[in-house]
Amino acid sequence: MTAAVAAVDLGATSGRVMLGYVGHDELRLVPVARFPNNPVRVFDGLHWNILELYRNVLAGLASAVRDEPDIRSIAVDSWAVDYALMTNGRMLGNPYHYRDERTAAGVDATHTIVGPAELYAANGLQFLSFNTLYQLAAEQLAGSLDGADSMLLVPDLLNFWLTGVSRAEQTNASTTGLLDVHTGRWHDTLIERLGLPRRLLPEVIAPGSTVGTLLPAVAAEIGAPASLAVSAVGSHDTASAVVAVPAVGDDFAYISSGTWSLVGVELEQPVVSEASRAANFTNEGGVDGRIRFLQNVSGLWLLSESVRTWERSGEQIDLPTLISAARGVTAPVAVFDAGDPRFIAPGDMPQRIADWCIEHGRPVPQSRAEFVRSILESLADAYSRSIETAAALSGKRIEVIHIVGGGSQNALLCQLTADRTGRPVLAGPVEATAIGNVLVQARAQGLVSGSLEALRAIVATTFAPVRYEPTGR
Ligand code: LFR
Repeated sequence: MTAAVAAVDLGATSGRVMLGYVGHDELRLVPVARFPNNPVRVFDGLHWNILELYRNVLAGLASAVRDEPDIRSIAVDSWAVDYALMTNGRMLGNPYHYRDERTAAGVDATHTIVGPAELYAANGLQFLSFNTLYQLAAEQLAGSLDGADSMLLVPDLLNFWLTGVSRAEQTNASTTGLLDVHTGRWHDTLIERLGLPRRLLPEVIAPGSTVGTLLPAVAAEIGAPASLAVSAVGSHDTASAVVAVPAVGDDFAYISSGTWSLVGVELEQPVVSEASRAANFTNEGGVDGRIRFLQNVSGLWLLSESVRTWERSGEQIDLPTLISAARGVTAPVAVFDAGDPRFIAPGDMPQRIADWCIEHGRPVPQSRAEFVRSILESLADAYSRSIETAAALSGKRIEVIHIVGGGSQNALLCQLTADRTGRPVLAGPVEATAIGNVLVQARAQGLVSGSLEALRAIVATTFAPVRYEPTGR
């Protein structure tokens, strides 16, 4: 029997609502709505326009219900780490964007109390200045936690608005830095030592469980029955993307390549050795209790922010044309450190890349095509280093690399990755995150069954990946 679920997938640059049809021999995604996600800078910093996003989600869900009145459930995923502070169900302010610069003070305040090594042993997370615990520390310094009775990560916030139920989905909660890497529960001792109010943190729930049913007003607005379930899935977009890696067998690494690139392997147990801390590898929570042992190594943000910079003069840039020009670049271009923190904030990207090259005595790209080539070579280089490190730290064999997400459509990036890693790259599906969201809901509704391997086998047969062989150049 085939039935449909609705997936809401919010990325850093756009959001989408998809219908997912799932049955014994069927996995089909039908896009219903797509809308931009444009952050807004105001006096106190850079924010997500969360109400606009939610309005678009509701409109998308209404279309989904119109197209398919018998949907079985709804689930939401989004980027990680960002949250709203709440009191009595009221949002206290618009969530900050993780690229907002306010977190530096929070990093220092946190590390003064609990040093990086001790922190890593507790939460297993790669150091990223925007991890939720540093953001909360910055809020604490500003006194803004005092009036809050809870903190909801973005998908949890949307789930709350849809159902009135306040929960913390586990995979996304693992990106806060406040979960115990070994138990997947809130790390009460760590939270207490950091002086963060424990009351802020809702009950943790696992992907596959039910958050609740629609509030009557929401049901009326989207034209669905109030008995419709909102499910928890891997609400961290990367967790959902990893579910939908079309891997056959065990010996694979994945790259979820979009605004960010998340490069790593799936493990049963975390690796919190000193070597993995020094290499800045993260142990994020995956669906079915798996560990996403990976590294966040920047991503196509380097390219999109460069394009935005060039377009500031009023010129329109055609990205496919620019990428094919980059393919034709024959002069050696600089490979820069794509993970340098200077590239995180919004602003003039080509200038920052040029500054990096000058500081490191590398040739500065001259044309836009050279900049693009340099960015893609640098990403592929970073991918290759992260994959070797993941293999060395985890002891896992890696025979093949799956690239999923937007980057899987960039043939030059896929080929460069195959060349630099010396391994075949299997590219696609581009909508891995929405597919992972759909499959975990569908399994919770009994439309499919089995382990993650069984779900991946369905993806492999319905979304056959494109293969890139290393050319040995
Ligand atoms: C990818 C992602 C990454 C996370 C970054 C910030 O969309 O969720 O996994 O490190 O965004 O939240």
